[in-house]
Amino acid sequence: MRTSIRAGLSGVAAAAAALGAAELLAVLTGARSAPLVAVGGVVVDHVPGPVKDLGIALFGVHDKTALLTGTAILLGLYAYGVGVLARRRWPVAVAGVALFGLLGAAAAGTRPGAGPLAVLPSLAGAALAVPVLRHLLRLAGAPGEARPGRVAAAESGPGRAVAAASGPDRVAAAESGPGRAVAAESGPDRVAAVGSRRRFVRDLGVVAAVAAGGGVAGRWLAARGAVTSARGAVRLPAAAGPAPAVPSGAQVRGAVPYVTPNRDFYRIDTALITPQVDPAGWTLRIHGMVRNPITLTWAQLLRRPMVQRYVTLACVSNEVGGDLIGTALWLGTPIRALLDEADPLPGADQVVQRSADGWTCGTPTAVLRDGRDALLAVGMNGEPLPVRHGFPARMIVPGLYGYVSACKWITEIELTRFADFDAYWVPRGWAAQAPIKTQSRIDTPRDGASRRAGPIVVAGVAWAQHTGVAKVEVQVDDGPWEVAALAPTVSADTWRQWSHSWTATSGEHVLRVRATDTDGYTQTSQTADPAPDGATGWHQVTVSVD
Ligand SMILES: Nc1nc2c(c(=O)[nH]1)N[C@H]1C(S)=C(S)[C@@H](COP(=O)(O)O)O[C@H]1N2
Ligand SMILES: [Mo]
Repeated sequence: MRTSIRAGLSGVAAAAAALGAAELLAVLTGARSAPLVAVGGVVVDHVPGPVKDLGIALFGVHDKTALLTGTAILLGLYAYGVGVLARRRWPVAVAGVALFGLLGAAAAGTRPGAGPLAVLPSLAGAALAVPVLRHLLRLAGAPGEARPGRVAAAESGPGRAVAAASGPDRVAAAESGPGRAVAAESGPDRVAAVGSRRRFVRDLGVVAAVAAGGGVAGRWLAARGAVTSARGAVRLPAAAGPAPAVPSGAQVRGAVPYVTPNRDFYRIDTALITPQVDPAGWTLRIHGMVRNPITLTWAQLLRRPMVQRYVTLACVSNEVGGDLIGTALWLGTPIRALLDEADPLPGADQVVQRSADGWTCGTPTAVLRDGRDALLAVGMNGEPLPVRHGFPARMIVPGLYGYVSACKWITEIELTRFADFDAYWVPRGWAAQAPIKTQSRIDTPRDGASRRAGPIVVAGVAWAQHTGVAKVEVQVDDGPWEVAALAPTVSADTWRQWSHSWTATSGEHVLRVRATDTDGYTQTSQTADPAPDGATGWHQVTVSVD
């Protein structure tokens, strides 16, 4: 193995040790203070909209894993470079490690809700990386090992490391440059060098194992500190009335389940680590432009009147034909009554909701008071909200896209004006007002499917939340639009399934669908991207029939 490769691997191992140590420390300082997660969070908040849309398009619900993996790969390359550099320019390499630590610390320290200790994991990780790197480099036959005093200095913190890198040692360290490595490989020290290479491989393995162990232990301890058991202990109150019945026939064969099971419900949010909000310490503050500010505890919330409603939630990022939509039975207390108690001041046209991780959305006050079933929800399909869907409490507002209405892990409701505050997605190019657009989707046959000629069931879902679907039509190739059979549904706030029988003839065919809502609006054929306020166009699939 070439010395430079060994040096590069030393850099990667040192970075791994730093991350492992940081993960362990983050058990104490909060999962979001771990450097990968913190830096990833900054990236999520600052990448330009189109890049993020691409991420969602490419990786869908795995966009977070993709981001963390990408960040780790970039860090690995950086660390490899630092390792190689460290052979010749040890002080510059130390500065490189320090820079990494400071970046992590800056990211962790500036995340919403970060305490002063949030900078610790990154700083401690970087401080550990320096002696680890130095040790491995020495075994790798690279220079820079002759000055133990500097190791001690570097160990005591990245501030010091920076000082060391730029201080008077610089010249001396630089002098001990590449010549040393060459000497070790070709000189009389060869036997010793082979021994040190063996030790290098061994210590590299030890560092990697300890780093991985630290990371795994950190994650395991963090999981133990999670709210899983608090959630398990929650006993949801009974709703005032029985759950509305799902009419028989609401489920059409070939379409997705009418009620989406929790485990299949799409998940979209900016949280790299799901916020772990213990109901025991949770409060919801309703404040801002109100005559009567309110703070609710979990116990107080559960004593409020509860209702159960089926509501279809949709994401504005859903492409035509996409699956970022689902229907659940939500248990919650009507938000309208809470707002009435808080008594908004005239002019407070926006209800800003803030989550435990600092995300915000803004809903028109008028929408929350117009009589629709807007809920402060605590239950989803008969269970406490799953953690990824907002445990312990979230908002559900029929008829509005999630990004302007459905705050998960909610901790704050502030009455304000649209003119005075832009919620999270608004400065990122998305509309401040975003009612869900009337849409329809073909679930069967799938795009690209092959079928035998003869009768074929075409089926899917259509939605126009809070307005209601009045008609669904199907078109084969450029034939006439044919009216599909509409299944019964729970309410205008839920989607509606449809089916249509088509006698397929051999050849390639394009099937299209369009819905008309009870306002008489028929979906436009005009295609629009999800940004800024929801995609439009007709969903179509191509089927080959033989
Ligand atoms: N705290 C928080 N709440 C959030 C979001 C978020 O990023 N953070 N995303 C919103 C968006 S864009 C949508 S579409 C819905 C999705 O809810 P779900 O993940 O339960 O399906 O949550 C909304 N609530
Ligand atoms: Mo969304």
